[in-house]
Amino acid sequence: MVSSAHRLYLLFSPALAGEKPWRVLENALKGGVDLVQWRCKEPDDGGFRACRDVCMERGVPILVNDDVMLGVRGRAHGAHVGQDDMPAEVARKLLVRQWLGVSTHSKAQIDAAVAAGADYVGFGPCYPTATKGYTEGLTAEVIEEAAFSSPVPLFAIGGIDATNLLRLRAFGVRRIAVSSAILKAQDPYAAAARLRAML
Ligand code: 3NM
Repeated sequence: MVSSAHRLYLLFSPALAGEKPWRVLENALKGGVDLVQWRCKEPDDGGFRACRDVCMERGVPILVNDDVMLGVRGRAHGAHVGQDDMPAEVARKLLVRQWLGVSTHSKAQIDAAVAAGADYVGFGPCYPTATKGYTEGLTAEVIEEAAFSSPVPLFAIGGIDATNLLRLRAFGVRRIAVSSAILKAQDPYAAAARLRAML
């Protein structure tokens, strides 16, 4: 179950992590990342298994983005789907004892994800982010309402880093999902540790 121990979710795309992605991942986990999403647009089962092994060695759950079947056959802790991926209801049936996460962008989408059986939701974009091509973030009111009313754990996402996390904390955000703030940091260990401490 996604618990209060899960607060710093790393979206791990090896291609975004420079020349030594596995070292970046290990340092991020040492720094305090407590949940990992395998996020690779090209099929790469070998990469996924390597990522899973690193995570499992440290007891950190791993979920597969988008490719629900890889999550099932690869014995991940679960899978994550977006609004344009496999419908959450279908993913829920495939992930029998595994976690289901759903990307959401409005309160109505949170309600639909929960009705479909999501164990947690991602909610954003909180800030503009080049990682996903969002040029604007959601308003403070929208983020605050979602953070306070979501019946399942909510991970705020989108352009979050140590410079803007405190503002989100004031809106009730207790969990975040990040990519570039850790993968592109000069010191991924320090970046993860700083974010974790702020949560
Ligand atoms: N989903 P970064 S924002 C993958 O709003 C993703 O649903 C988003 O990466 C959403 O931490 C986003 O580098 C990008 O901004 C997250």
